[in-house]
Amino acid sequence: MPKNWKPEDKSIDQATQEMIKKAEKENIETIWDRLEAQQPQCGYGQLGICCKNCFQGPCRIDPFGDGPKKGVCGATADTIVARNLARMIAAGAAAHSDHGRHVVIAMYEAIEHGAPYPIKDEKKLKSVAKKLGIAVDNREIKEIAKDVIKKAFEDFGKQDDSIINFADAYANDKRKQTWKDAGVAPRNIDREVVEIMHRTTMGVDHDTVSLIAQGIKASLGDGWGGSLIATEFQDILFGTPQIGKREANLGVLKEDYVNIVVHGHEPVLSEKIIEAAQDPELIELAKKYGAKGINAVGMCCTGLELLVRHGTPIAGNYLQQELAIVTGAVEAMVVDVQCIMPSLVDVARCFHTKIIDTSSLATFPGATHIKFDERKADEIAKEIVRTAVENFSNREKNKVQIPKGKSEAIGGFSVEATLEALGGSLQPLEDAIKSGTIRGIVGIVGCNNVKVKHNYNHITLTNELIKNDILIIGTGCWATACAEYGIFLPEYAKNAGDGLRTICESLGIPPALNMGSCVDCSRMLVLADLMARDLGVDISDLPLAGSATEAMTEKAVSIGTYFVASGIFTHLGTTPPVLGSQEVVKVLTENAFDIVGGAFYVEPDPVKAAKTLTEYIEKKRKALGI
Ligand code: XCC
Ligand code: SF4
Repeated sequence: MPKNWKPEDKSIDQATQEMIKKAEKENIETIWDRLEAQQPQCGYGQLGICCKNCFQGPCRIDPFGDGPKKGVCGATADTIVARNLARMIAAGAAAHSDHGRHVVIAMYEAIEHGAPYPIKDEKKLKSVAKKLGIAVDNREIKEIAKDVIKKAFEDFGKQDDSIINFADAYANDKRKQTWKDAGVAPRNIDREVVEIMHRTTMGVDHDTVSLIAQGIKASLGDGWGGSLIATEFQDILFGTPQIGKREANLGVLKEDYVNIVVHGHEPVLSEKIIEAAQDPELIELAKKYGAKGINAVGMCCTGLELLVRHGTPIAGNYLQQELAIVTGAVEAMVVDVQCIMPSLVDVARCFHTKIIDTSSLATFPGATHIKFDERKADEIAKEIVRTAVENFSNREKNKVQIPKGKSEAIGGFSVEATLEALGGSLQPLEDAIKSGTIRGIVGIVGCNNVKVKHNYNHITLTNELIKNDILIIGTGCWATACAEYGIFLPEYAKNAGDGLRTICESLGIPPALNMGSCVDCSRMLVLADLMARDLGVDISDLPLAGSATEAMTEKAVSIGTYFVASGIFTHLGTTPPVLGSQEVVKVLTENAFDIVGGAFYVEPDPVKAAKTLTEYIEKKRKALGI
């Protein structure tokens, strides 16, 4: 954080800078101000050597001087760091997987109790069923759906030691054998999370390796379980993403429309809001209040879910949420779960904006509470949209300033859509990789982190890698960053190396592909798995790497861990709180290679990171003899 922090140092994006300036002028506190107020942040916390798992503590280890080297119970820095890390993974895996569960429940409610969620993509349902070994021929859709739901529920509740159904069905045998040999095959999505909480409570597991192994197990239950289930069930219910043009950035808000921003992660409600926003009666009502219509847009991952499936514009990523309200043009920000700043309510108080919380899991003091219920989804969505419309007359015109900045972007690269674009199989891509026209693939995952200049790492790393003929796939706040920057346009391929540019031009695709929200990182796993099968090698043999360049959430820790545990070398552009234990660092960055075939690598400078990732990919090519 530089002294005299200027808007230009806070974000690389002009629309964002413009709104930071507006907030400063109007004395509205934002996340950057609060980071400044927190300085200096606790060094013990940063190193991960503070423990408060029982109230004999809090205990902290002196990393440098002659201070205590053990907590009150005798826990060492290694134990404390490993326990804290495992708990971060547990929280991240829980968030993704609970999201997955909610989608399964929505489908269950639709089938058993008539909740208004018809199955939109029967083809996808059948393909998921087939993978799970469920018969599909001459059977009714409803019956197939029931069996698929049952398999998913089992993964959250079964008590035997076998690997969960979805991981078993989706991962190739080589990978599964690696997990079995390492003792990290997930048995039950919830149980692995619970077991972390058990192991890390006072006086249970104190061994770094076994704590990290349990962390890996829970993360695999996320990537090949909870997140995968979220993606697949959402595709079944709401449609599998198809490639198409979208718009991104704060400029998607419209001055003379009722603006509704749906923000959070679970599309089970936001899908309905988008529908309700098209309701003729509500549009009429909006006109009665003097608006031209209703403009429903997304934010963060729920925004990406809508963007990849329906082409809904996205107003921004994590660091832009407060700024959307600062435009003064948002009638309602409708939030569900995850990555929603509690400060939104305070920012909204400076304007007419209503924050509407909808999840029974997430209540925001000071917000309007309209809680969601699958069975009454349509009525509730309409009520929310009506609340927004009625709020239009409270808008203060003199406070409105919407930045012009918005970009077009191609999105919707589900595995299915990608295969279709390639003519039915991955072969064109694999041929390009074999011949060396494309050197390899890097999967970049989301987040913004206020400690990093907004979107800087995402854009810089992407630019550097495509120059080296590396195709990028990715999700989450990275995807929104690229969309805002124009990277998702086919013509952006002119910035890529000659090889990648030629391939992109011949296929009409951009050099970086938007696969969706964070739970859609599971799509990257499926793609990697498919490629490994085609080439008859393990995922860890592929010229493939991962990166979380602006990582911030516990969910990102879980994603990074399941990437590594899937055999993928994974870069972090921000430092997780683990540096207080050399042993933990060594396991994560070195030993993991021998156990699961992938490992972490931390490098804050995206230019340097691109170099290392490229070298890694070249090393993998050499080993494959291509
Ligand atoms: Fe949250 Fe998903 Fe991270 Fe963005 S990328 S900061 S998790 S919104 Ni998922
Ligand atoms: Fe301290 Fe041990 Fe309790 Fe942690 S578990 S707070 S190290 S006594």
